[in-house]
Amino acid sequence: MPYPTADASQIAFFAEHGWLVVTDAVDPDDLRDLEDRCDTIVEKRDKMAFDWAWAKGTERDQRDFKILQSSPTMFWPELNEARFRTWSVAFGSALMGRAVEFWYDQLLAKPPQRSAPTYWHQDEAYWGRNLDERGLTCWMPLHDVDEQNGCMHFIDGGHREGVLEHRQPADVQSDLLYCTPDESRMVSCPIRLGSVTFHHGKTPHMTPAINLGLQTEVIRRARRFVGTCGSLAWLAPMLGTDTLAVYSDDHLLTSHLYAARHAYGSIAAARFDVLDLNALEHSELVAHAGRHP
Ligand SMILES: O=C(O)CCC(=O)C(=O)O
Repeated sequence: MPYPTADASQIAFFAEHGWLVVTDAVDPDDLRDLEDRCDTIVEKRDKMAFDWAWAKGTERDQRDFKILQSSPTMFWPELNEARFRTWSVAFGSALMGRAVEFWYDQLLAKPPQRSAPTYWHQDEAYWGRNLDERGLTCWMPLHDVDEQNGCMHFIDGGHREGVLEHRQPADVQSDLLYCTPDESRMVSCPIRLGSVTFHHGKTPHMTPAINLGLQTEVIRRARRFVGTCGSLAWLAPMLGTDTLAVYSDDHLLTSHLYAARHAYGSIAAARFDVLDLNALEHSELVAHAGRHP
């Protein structure tokens, strides 16, 4: 059920680790309107967005937008009334153990072929000392995310170690900052559309670049693609590669499968099969994997 109330174990996890994944937090249907507005921003990026990774030596009208940055609510204040917004404020208040208010939203959009990582940083390094121990962020992707397409990474427990020194990358002219935390405690958080992560203002976090160019080329040349129902499995049939997508939890997947099949049908895509792991015994799974053409 979307829009859950934070329970005691989630509150305790957040206090100890400084981050939390909330699965099925928001109803994907409630995100459609937001997605349309974000598409408008991407389309009119020269006027409605900044380039957060604006390279030094590049003129304003030549910006690449490797990390497009904007604020949908600045253009459409009615988003303040959206269910996902009021829910995230209530859930965030429970995690912090004090009432928090919505401050700002931030759209970060990365192009699939040539983007930049959002380097390790702590939000308090941007926010300043007025928000010492007072702020947290709810991060809400508008598509499934994994390590290949920009999912969130955290330094586990890093919120208890103060604000690290932050620097500006030498080749960037926007206000991008980075720090260099101990990556041995890094956790990555692949999540599906509708799930969100929360992080404390002092938790170091990063998202990798989305550089699907190389993966796309490898998949295009492969005889077949076998993978989970993640972003690459949806893409592979459209690259002309027969695909077997395995899954073990069909919650939220039905509409994806319907939309994918519809899209494949309209562009003569390659074969697309799905395999529900829960419906198979182990021996059948081995046999099935061997049988796939
Ligand atoms: O989405 C990203 O690339 C990074 C987001 C981020 O740094 C944040 O939400 O605090």
